[in-house]
Formats: sequence, C-alpha cells, structure tokens
Amino acid sequence: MDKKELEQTLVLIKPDALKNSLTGYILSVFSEFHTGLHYCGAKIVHVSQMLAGEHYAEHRGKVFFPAILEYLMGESHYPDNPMKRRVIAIVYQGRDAIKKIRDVVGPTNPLNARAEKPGSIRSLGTLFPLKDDEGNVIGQRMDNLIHASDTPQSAEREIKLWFRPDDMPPLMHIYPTEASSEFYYFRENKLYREYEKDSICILAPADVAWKSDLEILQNISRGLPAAGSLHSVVAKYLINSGTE
Ligand code: FUP
Repeated sequence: MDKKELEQTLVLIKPDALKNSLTGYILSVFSEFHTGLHYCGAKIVHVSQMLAGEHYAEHRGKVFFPAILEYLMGESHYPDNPMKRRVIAIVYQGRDAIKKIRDVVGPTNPLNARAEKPGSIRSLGTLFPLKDDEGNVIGQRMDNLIHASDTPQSAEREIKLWFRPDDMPPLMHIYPTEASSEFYYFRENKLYREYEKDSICILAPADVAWKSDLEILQNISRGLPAAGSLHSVVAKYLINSGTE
C-alpha cells in the first residue's frame, strides 16, 4: 500500500455544529460510502485553554486569537452550560484524505464558502463581529462549524496534538511510536521525572508515545532545545482529566 493510501487528517466538529445538531449530517457526508475514507480514532473533548492555544498556535497575537480559543472551548456557544462545551475530534484515513475532507468542508470564511462553494459544510456557518471596549468592530470570528487539516505537516502536528497512540488501533499508526523508559509528571507548566505533590503522571515506563513527543520530553527534562513546546505534548494527556 503506498503512502497516499494511508494519509490521515484531523477533523474537529466544533461547538456550533454540535449546538445546531449538524453532527449526524457531517458524519454522513464524511462516511466511507461518500469519501472512501475510514475512521482511525474519535473522541469527545472538553477543550482546555492549553489545547485550544496549541491548536491555533500559528494565530497567537492576532486580533481574533482570543475569540477563536473561546469558540473552540465552547464558551461562545454555551456561556451558561459548561457541560455542553465540547468538540468531536476524529481522525480519518485513506487516499488523499486531507484534500477530500477539505473539499467537502469548503473555504474558511462562511461568506466565501456560500459564494464559492455552496453546499460545502462551512457554507452553513456564520460570522460574528469582534468589538473593542468602545464598541468599534475590530475583526470577525468565523463560526465555520468544522476544522480540517490543510497539509500533511499540519495533519501530523494536529493528530499528535489531539490523539495519543493508544487512542487508535496500532495497525493504523502512521507516525513512529516508542515505549517510554521513564516516568514523566506535569504540574503548573513544569515537567518532572519524579512524582511531585499534585502532579499528573503523563507517561510511565512501557507506555507507548509518539516518538517525536518522547524526544521533546527527553530534551526538555535535560534542559536542551526541543522541537516542540511542553504544552504541545502534555495537552492531550490532560484531555478530559478535569484539569483546565
Ligand atoms: P482553516 O485552516 O481553514 O481553519 O483556517 P485558518 O488556519 O486560516 O484559521 C483558523 C481559524 O481562525 C478558522 F477557523 C477561522 C478563524 N478565523 C477567524 O475567526 N477570524 C479571522 O479573521 C481569521 C480566521
């Protein structure tokens, strides 16, 4: 089987899609019958600030950054109902998975989606104006219902950000994995090799991790430059753990 056959992509069904009961529709459109793609992993996630911040890291500093974090965290659509703040994260696999899903999803901006690709999922989205303290419009939040990886590089980064290897059947792993030989604990933005009071065990010996994550943890614990941030590794281990 060639590499293209095994391509994977991350889809997030965002809180506005859940609120508008579009989940069933979206899953139908992405079904193997329609796209030829199959499921690798799926989970319902209460999105933390850490996970949202890492997911949209490339947009940090932009005027709409805080708004898209609140949106992904469900705060915008469920201000009074924290229980309902969640997204559905899915990994799809198959030939040209990234392009196939992006084609059905449509352009980023729902207005462009309606003009250029009516019928695409994002054509059902809406725009929300962002205002400063004086009420001046300073930007817009695109409530576009769904996220889908746009390149093989972003798919790899995003799949590893949201999913642990053991969230998927081992035969579906397309990125290298490795068993940890160490304990790793996390507390208040710091990594520890031994248990500290109130720390959370991220990995224990024999736990299988993404190889690239282990390299990041090893380097951080030795004080060496690492290929990614501590949060980019830790966020998925804290998913639904009750820590924010
Ligand atoms: P995409 O890859 O299509 O999700 O688009 P981008 O990475 O460019 O944008 C990330 C998210 O930010 C999208 F969901 C749209 C949102 N966004 C806004 O809400 N306002 C803006 O002005 C620009 C982007």
